[in-house]
Amino acid sequence: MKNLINHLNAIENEIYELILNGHPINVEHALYLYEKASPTVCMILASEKRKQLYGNKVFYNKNIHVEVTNICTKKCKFCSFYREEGDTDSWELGEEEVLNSINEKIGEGITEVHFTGGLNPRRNLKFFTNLFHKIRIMYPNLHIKAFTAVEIEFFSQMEKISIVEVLNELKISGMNSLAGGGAEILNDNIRNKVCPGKTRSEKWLEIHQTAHILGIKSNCTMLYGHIETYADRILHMQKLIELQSKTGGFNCFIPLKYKIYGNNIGIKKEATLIEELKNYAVSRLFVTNIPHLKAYWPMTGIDTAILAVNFGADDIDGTIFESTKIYSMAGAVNKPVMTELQIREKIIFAGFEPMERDSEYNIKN
Ligand code: V47
Repeated sequence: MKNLINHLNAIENEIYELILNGHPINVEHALYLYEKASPTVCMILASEKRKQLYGNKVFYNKNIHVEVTNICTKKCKFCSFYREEGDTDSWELGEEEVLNSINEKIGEGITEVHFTGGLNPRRNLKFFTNLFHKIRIMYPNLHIKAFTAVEIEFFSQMEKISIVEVLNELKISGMNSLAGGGAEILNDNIRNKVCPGKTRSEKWLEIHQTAHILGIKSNCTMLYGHIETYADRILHMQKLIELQSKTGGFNCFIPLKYKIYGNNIGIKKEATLIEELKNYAVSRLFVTNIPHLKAYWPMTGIDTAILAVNFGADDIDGTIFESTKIYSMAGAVNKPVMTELQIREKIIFAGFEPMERDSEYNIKN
């Protein structure tokens, strides 16, 4: 490692000094890393930062994903998951089915249930507040992570109530935090092309800001590797950094590489593995005020997620138990489930220390 550091050029040395002194890199540095730096240099720099923050630890949790429905009125062009009402492969789970799927896995020690789904008028705010009330009574300590800002806006429009009212109702019913999706690229020109009609950039940020003010933490994502430029990615991350500096409410940043299969955005090739790994490195070095960087294994595959740890990631999400379909329907190659033991073995084999965490990143046992 020392030898490699001796070979850094002037700008790379400048970045290295910033890391040693605990500072973020600037826009020019980020652009340099994306455009010109070798993967090895990105790996060295991002590893240094990750080690500074977390040593050898890699976080995971024991969670399940419940995809309540794949019926969605939005029809984002990058999405392979949504179906229209009446499609033979559409679904909507009822309350009992959801409770059963939690019951089945609670004995495995899960600490979090992550709800995802679509904008389906029959799975409305009332459905979820009733459901969350029941989950809260049955499992007082189970963390409910649910919805992206897009569903929050949908509930507000359907019920004709404010975002604050929606979030308060969900919080009172037992929801603990918001998921990070729906951010895509926070640039309305790009949104108009890849997800026309979806929650506008400013609205997405406003919903997360409101949640944070109400004491609801959240995650944030970036969907990259489609029509956006590096400058768009950097601007997207700057918007997240800016909001985080006001509220401190983001737990985790999750870059999501666009997967091509089963959707139609007009792109023929996915970003390469090198591109993916470099993107983790830039994220680690640029977004320094959001504590955690997640390589979400159901999308990347477990081996790439572990590799991403060498490029700055410190979290790989959890056991999931039920295979999540958003990515498998878009062509993600992943084993449907990972047991805790398999996750721990993968992390140890790569030379790191597995750390089970809860949804607020408290270390378990
Ligand atoms: O917003 C959809 C992405 C997101 C594709 O908070 C795609 O821990 C790649 O919210 N290729 C939703 N990505 C998922 C989400 C999430 C995921 C993981 C962890 C967390 C968390 C939240 O999935 C969407 C979109 O950006 N997505 N289609 C696709 N073809």
